[in-house]
This record gives sequence, structure tokens and C-alpha cells, in this order.
Amino acid sequence: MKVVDVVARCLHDAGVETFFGVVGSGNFTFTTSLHALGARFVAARHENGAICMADAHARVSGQLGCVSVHQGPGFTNAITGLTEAAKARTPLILVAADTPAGETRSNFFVEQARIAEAVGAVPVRVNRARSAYADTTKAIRTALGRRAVVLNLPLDVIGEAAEWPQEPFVVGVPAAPAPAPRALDEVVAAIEGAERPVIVAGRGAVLSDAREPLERLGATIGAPLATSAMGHGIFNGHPFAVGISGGFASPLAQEVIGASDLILAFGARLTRWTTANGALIAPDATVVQVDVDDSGFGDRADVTVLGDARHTAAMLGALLEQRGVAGDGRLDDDLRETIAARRWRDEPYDDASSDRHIDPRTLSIALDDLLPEERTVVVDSGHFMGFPAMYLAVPDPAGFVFTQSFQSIGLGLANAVGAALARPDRLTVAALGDGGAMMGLAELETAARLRLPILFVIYDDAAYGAEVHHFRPMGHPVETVQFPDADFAAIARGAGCEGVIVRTVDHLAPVEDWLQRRPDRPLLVDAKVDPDVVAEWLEEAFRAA
Ligand SMILES: Cc1ncc(C[n+]2csc(CCOP(=O)(O)OP(=O)(O)O)c2C)c(N)n1
Repeated sequence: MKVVDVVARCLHDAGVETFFGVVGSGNFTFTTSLHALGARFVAARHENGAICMADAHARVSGQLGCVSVHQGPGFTNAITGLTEAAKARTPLILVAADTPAGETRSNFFVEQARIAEAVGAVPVRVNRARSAYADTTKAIRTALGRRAVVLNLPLDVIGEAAEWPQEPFVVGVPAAPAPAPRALDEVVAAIEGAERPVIVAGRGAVLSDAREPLERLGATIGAPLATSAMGHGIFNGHPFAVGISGGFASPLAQEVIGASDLILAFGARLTRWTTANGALIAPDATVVQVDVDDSGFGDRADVTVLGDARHTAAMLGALLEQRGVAGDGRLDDDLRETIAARRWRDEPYDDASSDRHIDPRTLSIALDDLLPEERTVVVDSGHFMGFPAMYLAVPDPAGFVFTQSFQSIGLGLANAVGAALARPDRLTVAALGDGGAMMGLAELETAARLRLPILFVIYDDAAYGAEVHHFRPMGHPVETVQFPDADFAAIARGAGCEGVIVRTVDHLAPVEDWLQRRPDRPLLVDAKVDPDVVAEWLEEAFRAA
């Protein structure tokens, strides 16, 4: 065995069945070795595409993400996606070839470890053949603790002979901290003193599989259920679930959350996005935050509990039962009926659609009606992003890929490829802005080559709409963020996908046709949306910025 084979086998043993990358001379042998073990290799067309695919694949499948890149530029091309993965705490290993120690004159030389560290990833380097196994298992253990890891493989080491150990270690997932009894008592006291509690579940609740104990806790204390955008879908179908909290919150959710005197956040950071810049937290409300990591606690938290959402919710439920705390609280028939009748799509709006442009809300609602419920909705960043988040239902949290931890545009198109590979049983729908789509175009070819039935929907306003709507009201000229109309449908066809331009709801007929054909190639919908429809959530966000 060589070093690359040891690294590859460790990753394969850790469950890597699909990995992504762009192959150059430096990572050729590693890629071949992992592929030869049976892992599927997905050749992306840009390293940032590769890492975005791996990130989404990991989020949707729950498996360790894995990427293979060439040293130097292959590595630096992946940095935006690496930063997103690191900030989102996606368990992921970016295997990067690296220049030999001391070879700083190589054109490919760059300080990969320092760059990795600077964006929040953890660098690990295989310095010697003897340590290849230990280094790789360390990288895997770290990644499984929800970190993005860069495993640097120096060119002078990768081809050396290395041994598979006689007694390989078992790499386990680090356990979450157990909640402190005193902290739990404080939460119970807060619950006893509250009249209008609400539960907000975030990504931490999704990751710890906390749906059931949180729903039970909600029923015990009479609390409606909400989510952060990252937790979207966790309470799907629950009669007292009001949807997303924050800028994307429906008017009803805003009323319910804003009127709460106790906010119980489980695995939700309560960022300015989740709280609509704090506006959804009443000034005198008590805020409880439960998180596995104290970096998740914000300034507004009155009580904090270190622990995972699932166990903490279950322990709280048991404690409350012991003390005889129970009651319907806010959960009455009136609320149940109002929730059923006031989803986002039930809220009235002035439809701005014309023959030339479709209103982005009308487009989103029409798509929601057209597409199968078993879907994965992937959303890029930009002004448009609230529309799919608000109007496209998702079956569960794995059905919603929202890579906003770095707030980068341009990740969504490649995210969709990873999501589609992770859940081939579901239709993947990628909602993109025209600006973000332009940045990710290279992977249209990948999606077509892999014959993936992805529906790419471009909310095309021929502009960086977020910037237009931010600066135009202040009287700034906005030509720098406006572009000539581009024919994305033609671009898509050139890459091997199908493509259609949509200006009215009737123009969506080819989508229906495509769905019925059990497609084996992507369809791109270039939806020419009305550039003057401004999302209320963004206006709010700018007012507070
Ligand atoms: C990589 C990156 N570059 C620039 C920005 C700043 N930015 C935020 S939104 C946006 C415009 C996005 O345009 P588009 O994808 O067309 O979506 P729209 O806002 O028009 O809906 C830009 C440039 C960013 N967030 N990320």
C-alpha cells in the first residue's frame, strides 16, 4: 500500500461512497485509489462546484462529505465553498494535494494550512508515511465532530509505501455535552412563569433528530412550533407549526412569535435573520437557548443550556411531567384553524405579472402546485431567495438545502448536483438568481453529463436585484448591477440540459411535460421575473443594516 491508498481506505471505511473533485496530477493517484475501492467519483468542472456538491451531499445524506483537489490553485478555487462548509459545520474532508515541505519556489506553492485555518477549516497534514493512518483518522474524527477539514497530502509523501495497521481504531462521533441539572431547573422555572411560550428549532435540532421530543414538549407546555430557516421542514404537517421565524416568517408566524413571552430556541442561533433583527423577540420576553456549543449563544439569551436539542428537550419533558406542569397554553382550535388557513401562499398580494414578466410569487406558487411533494429545494443567495423559501413546501429538513452561512451567491447550482445525487428518489429543484447562476454555470455540464433530473429555476431579473433594491431607493445609480438580458435556456441547451424561457404561468407547460417524461437530463427554467417586485423581508433587512 502507498500513502494515498491508506488515506483512501480510511475515508472509504468512514462511509465515503461518493466523492467530488477536479483531477490534476497532484490528486490523480488519491482519486483513483478511492474510486478503485468502490466510491463513486463525481468530476466537477470547478473546484468550488466540487466542494459545494460535497457540502450539499453531506447535508442531505448525513454522510461525511469528501472532495479531492489539486494543490495550489485547485485548493484555492475551493475556498468559498470551504468557508460555507466550515461556517455551517458540515462534516467534510477536502483532500488536497500539497507541495513538498520547503518547496516554496513551486508555482503551486501557497500556505494551504494557513488559508484553511483563516476560513475556519481545520488543517491536517500527512507529513510522513508512518503517520498516514493516524493523520487521516484524526482528520475524519475532527470532521465527524462537525468541522470542515483540509487534509493536505504532500507530493513527496503520497507515493511512499505505508502500512495498514494491525489493529485499526474505530472512529466515533464525539458525544454532545449532557445538560447541567441547574440549567434545566432554570428553564423549568422560565416555563412555569410564562404564559405564551414558543419553540424555535434550528439546524441543531435537525441534526440531533429532535422533532419528536420537541413536539411533545410543545404539547406539554402549550407552545406553538417555529423554525429557523436552517430548521425549515422539521415540524412539517404539525397542526401548531407556524413555519420559519425571521424575515421569511408569514404574517401569522410574526404575530405568534412576536407575542411570545418565552422563546425556547433549540439548536438555533437566533441570528438577526431568525429574529428579523430582533423585532420578533418582544422586549420583555425571556429567551432560552439550548445548543451543543456555547458559540451558539447570543447576547439576548437569558438562560443558556449546553446540550443537544434532542436530549435536552426529552429531559425537560420528563422534569415537567414530574412537577405536574401541563396545559394546552396557546394551542387551541382557533390557532389550529388560523395556521391551516394562513400559509404564505394564502396571504394576498398584488400580482405584478404581465406578458413580459412573471411575478416571482406567482411563479413560486405555480411551481409549488406543479412539482411533486417529494422534492429537495436548494436555494442560492440573493433578493429572490425568500420566494422559494416562503412558497415552495419541503417534505422535511433534508428537503431544504440553504447554504447561507457565508451568504455567498453562486453556490446553489452546484449544491443541487450534490443534493440530487444524495436523494435520487426526490426531485431536486434549484432556485437561483441570474447573478448566482452565472457564477455556477460550469456545473450545468456536470448535471447533464450525470443525467440528473434537476429542475434549475432562475429568478431572472437581469440584475443583482439585492443591490438594485438596496441602493436605488437611496438615489444611487445602479447601472453597475444591471445587465443585458441573457438567454439562460440557450446556455443550458449548450451544456446538454433542456431549457425554456418563462414569462407567464402558461409557459410552465414544458415543465409538466418534462416531469411526465421521467427525465434523465436537467431542465432549466429561465423565468423572466418582474424586476420591480421588492421582497418585504429584504426591505426590512436593509432598514436595519
Ligand atoms: C460571492 C458573492 N459576491 C457578491 C455578493 C454580494 N451580493 C449579494 S446578493 C447579490 C446579487 C445577486 O444577484 P442574483 O443572483 O441575480 O439574485 P437577485 O438578488 O437578483 O435576486 C450580490 C452581488 C455575495 N453575497 N457573494
